[in-house]
Amino acid sequence: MGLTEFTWDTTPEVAGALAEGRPVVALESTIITHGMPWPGNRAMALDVEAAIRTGGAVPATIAVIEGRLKIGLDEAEISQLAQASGVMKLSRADFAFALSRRRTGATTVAATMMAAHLAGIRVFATGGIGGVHRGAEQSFDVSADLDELARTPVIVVSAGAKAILDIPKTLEVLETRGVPVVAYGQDEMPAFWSRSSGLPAPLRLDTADAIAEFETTRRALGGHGGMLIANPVPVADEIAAGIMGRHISAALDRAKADGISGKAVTPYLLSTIFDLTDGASLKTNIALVQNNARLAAAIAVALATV
Ligand code: PSU
Ligand code: MN
Repeated sequence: MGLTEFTWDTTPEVAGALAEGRPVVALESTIITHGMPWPGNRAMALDVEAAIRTGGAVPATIAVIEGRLKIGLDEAEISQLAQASGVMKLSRADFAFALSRRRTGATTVAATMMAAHLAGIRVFATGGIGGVHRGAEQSFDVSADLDELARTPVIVVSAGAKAILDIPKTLEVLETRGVPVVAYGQDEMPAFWSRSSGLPAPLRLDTADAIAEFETTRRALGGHGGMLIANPVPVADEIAAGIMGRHISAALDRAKADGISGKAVTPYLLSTIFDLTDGASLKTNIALVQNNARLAAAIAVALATV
């Protein structure tokens, strides 16, 4: 394979939108394979795509299937991926490994940003980014999502960093790496399942148009990477930070007792918290991804018109 021959597959819907410069929103697949249990994961993936279409943009769920990069999956492919076992969790370090070994892999925030940028997609919706894990001063566990945000020019719409992380340290790293963190519609940084983290957000904007203008200005300035939008979960779906705090501590204790490390940490914590909350955390997780998809579609629409 020559170096210039790298290609990927798109669905006709995504190919048409990209060719005509219509708004497209990228979606990751690790949230489907490693972040949520079957069959809720399949419903989430399809509902989120529908929300993006309702918002006037085209969804492109990204994954590697048997060594082919897919920018956009059809319904059958989403269903298959949602039930598959042995799927790799791909970040920058192993994205090309999966391609070269013809493996099937789900893309994390980092790998999805890489793929979106390759395809010319400027906006990406997810749940929560990876960041600096609690105890990182010992474990050195810092998600590659943060470095990717520093280098790759894609807007990532999230509900903040996952609350299982050390949010103050995550914000410090993002600031150091020059990544703008913009809370949407409030002064406070949200905390994934909860609207409040107790920390002020570095920046605040209140409309999709203002986010698009900010992005356009950053591009004009040049030499920039991504930006993180932190969109609070809707009031009706949130789980209060105090309640979540207790479940997170319990999940972290179990992870420690079970000796969980590396890529397994985040999926382990999410599924333990699902059990501890009797499924309530999953309901909130799905609601916040939907909410992020709606905002991402509005930003993509605004960017296509500025
Ligand atoms: N958002 C969710 N659920 C998830 C993730 C995001 O609501 O499971 C995934 C993303 O793919 C993110 C990854 O990149 O968790 C972070 O993994 P790690 O902490 O190992 O870098
Ligand atoms: Mn990690």
